[in-house]
Amino acid sequence: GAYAPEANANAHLEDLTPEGRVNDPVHLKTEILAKLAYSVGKDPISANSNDWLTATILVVRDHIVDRWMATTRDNYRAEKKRVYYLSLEFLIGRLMRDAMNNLDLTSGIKEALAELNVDIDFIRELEPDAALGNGGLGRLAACFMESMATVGVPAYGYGIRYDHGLFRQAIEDGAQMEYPEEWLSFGNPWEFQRKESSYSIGFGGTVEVTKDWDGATTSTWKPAENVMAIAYDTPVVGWRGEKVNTLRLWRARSTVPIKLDLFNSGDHLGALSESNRAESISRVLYPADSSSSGQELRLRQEFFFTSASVQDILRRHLQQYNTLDNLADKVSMQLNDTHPALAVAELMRVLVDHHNMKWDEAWAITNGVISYTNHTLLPEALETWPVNLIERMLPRHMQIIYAINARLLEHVKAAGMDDGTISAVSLIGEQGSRHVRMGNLAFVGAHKVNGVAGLHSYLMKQTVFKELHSVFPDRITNKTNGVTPRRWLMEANPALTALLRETIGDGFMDDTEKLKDLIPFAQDPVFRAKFAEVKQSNKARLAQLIHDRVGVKVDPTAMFDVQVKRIHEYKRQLLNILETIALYNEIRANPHKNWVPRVKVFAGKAAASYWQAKSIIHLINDVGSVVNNDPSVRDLLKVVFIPNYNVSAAEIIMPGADLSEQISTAGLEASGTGNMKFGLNGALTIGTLDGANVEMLEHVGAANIKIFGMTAQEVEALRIKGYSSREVIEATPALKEVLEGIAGGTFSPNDQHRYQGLVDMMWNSDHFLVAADFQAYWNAQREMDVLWHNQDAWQTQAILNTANMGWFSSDRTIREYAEEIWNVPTN
Ligand code: B1N
Repeated sequence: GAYAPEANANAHLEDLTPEGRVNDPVHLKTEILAKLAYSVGKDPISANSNDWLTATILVVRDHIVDRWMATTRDNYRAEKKRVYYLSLEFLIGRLMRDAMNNLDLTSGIKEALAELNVDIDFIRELEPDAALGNGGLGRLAACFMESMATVGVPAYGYGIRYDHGLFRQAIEDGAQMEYPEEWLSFGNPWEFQRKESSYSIGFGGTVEVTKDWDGATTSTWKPAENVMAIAYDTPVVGWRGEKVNTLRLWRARSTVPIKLDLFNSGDHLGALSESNRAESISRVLYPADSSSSGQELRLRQEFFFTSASVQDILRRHLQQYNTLDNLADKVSMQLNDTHPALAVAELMRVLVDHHNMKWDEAWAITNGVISYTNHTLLPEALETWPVNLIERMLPRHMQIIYAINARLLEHVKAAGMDDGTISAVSLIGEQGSRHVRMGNLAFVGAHKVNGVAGLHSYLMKQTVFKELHSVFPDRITNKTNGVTPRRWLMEANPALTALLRETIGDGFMDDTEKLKDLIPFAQDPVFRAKFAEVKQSNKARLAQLIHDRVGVKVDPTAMFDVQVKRIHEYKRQLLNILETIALYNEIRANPHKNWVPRVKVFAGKAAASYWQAKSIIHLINDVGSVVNNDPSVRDLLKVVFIPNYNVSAAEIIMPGADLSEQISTAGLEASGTGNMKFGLNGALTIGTLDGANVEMLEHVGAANIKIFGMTAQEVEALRIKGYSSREVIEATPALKEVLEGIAGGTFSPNDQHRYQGLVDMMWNSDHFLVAADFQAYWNAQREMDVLWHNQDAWQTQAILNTANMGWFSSDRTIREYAEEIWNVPTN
């Protein structure tokens, strides 16, 4: 097709050079004042901080837009393959510093604002933290977006523009409270609404079958309900600002006009009920991390954004190529977990029902386009949906899923597989009431399926996907996660970045593996002192945050021992707080020992309905109240829980940590990515052989990481043998004393029974093997105490962590996806 509307529409911009759009404070000041006047509508005299923030963001955005159009135009002209990252979550955080850093505008804007008497650091912190995600999975999607722009992969992120992101957490009387998050309340200057890019998304209804002249049948879905998906685009700029990609988020809008007859007759709610039902789809992010909610609204969200994205992708492709035959050559769709797994059925439906493709041809294209990332093996997170729900909500998709399944089972039978294998690979589970297994659907529909760390990918083959792996032995591949070094090193830790630049030059900023040049400096006392000084300044910043948020004064020279992540039993915050209590007991029993002063820092949100996790938060806070006010421990131990952990808090916490806690039950944390952020910023890790910790051990070396506890194999063996936490507790006096203290109300004097559930769980089930790893964890912590006393040795190890973490850049991860899954070139 010669029709090229995207290029023609932009023809007048061909000669628009970014002249003047440079890091020049004089220019930038003029631009900011112009935005303030003509876009915000304010006089500098009366502008408030928020007005200045909006004006500044609009200026930065202009600088991005020039390059955005250039990137889009270039991708179109060169007929580049596009990658589509479908994700129900993008945990992006604030964007202003990231954009300024990648465009090299930071110093110019800072100066320009200073001339206008505006403090850049003050307004920067007014930007809302976009929390359209729960935890690691959503943050990974955000790091990937930045890395895809950096390495030059033409990419679009597709997701939902939630009115409300992850809830705001407050701690009241030690307990978590949830409040709605309001990131859009002052508008969002980053986004462009695209009214013209809107699609109708169907739900319910029936399937009509018509016979063609030759006897062939065509199925047509007649939905009973339609909801509009409206696009909102945010540009994502890569490092050095060369490439800009698009994050396209969908908002749900009603297609049904308000029923004025009902309105006039006084039924105001009835008049709006259909539009409320439609628009509730993009109202709020589900707050459960690593678990499946199973609610109908969640399935509506999944289909809503998947269908809108598939329609948009095909529209763009057809507009450029006028055929779908080359779809798999020009399009890759990466499914971020099973949340968009309906893409398999939706793409098949559109190809077969709308474009009259033969099934096998459509299947080859679908399989060539789609790939799937699995992020967890936890059974409670593996999505399944009742067959009767899908039949009712998506009748045509259910037929297609059955048709895919029929061919799959035929293939498996023909290959001579046994009945066990056949029922395990089936897309339909029969235990209890019949349900669709979304993991199997995604696996079968994809040409590649990847895990997120070496151990996790290995375990996928051994457990959840064992049988599918035997049928498709080349499909599973590993892509170990990474984090973007722009946000997590350069922006979060400017002091360390400056020290690195003066020590090893700027090479690491374009290739983080060059951080290895730092290795010889680990032995240099002068460098060590500078490195320690940087850490000290970052700890002062963290101490300030703790004081502001929790009201506790901590000694900035104490060891900052940090566990920040979602609160989940498998992550074992409970192990950490039990060890903390044991340490408290020991300090009181032997007050004159050479104790290392420690600050135990916790942060993270619990799903609102997850009582054990909320109970753990409460316990941490209760322990803090007792310990922090007990003069007998002097200032040797403090316990703080920082409320409302989010990306912006992480940017202060990670650089300020001495010790990083990565202590999940082995085999259960798919990768972890916080572990990488800490290591990059020079924290030592205390952790189990789980997720990406295994690879961190390989990269930093056994001498520079503290590994303890059972391995995944030992965990499995113990579970098979039969585990009695009671026996372990009886044989571990310090742990027993801790549990008795908690049960006796030491930390909840006015509510003796508050932790009965938690303590009973420890004695009677302890599914996550907290007791089994307790002694090993205690011992490892005491070894860290010894190391702390030798500050030269500690700093050497910390430097070697920073030096050897370069491989964990998400640029490396994305290059691997590009080469081995998407088949797209990178720069
Ligand atoms: O994905 C991260 C990993 O680093 C973590 O180890 C892993 O726990 C995390 C359902 C999830 N797995 N599964 C989820 C999130 C929300 C939801 O509704 C599951 N998150 C992870 C990145 O690979």
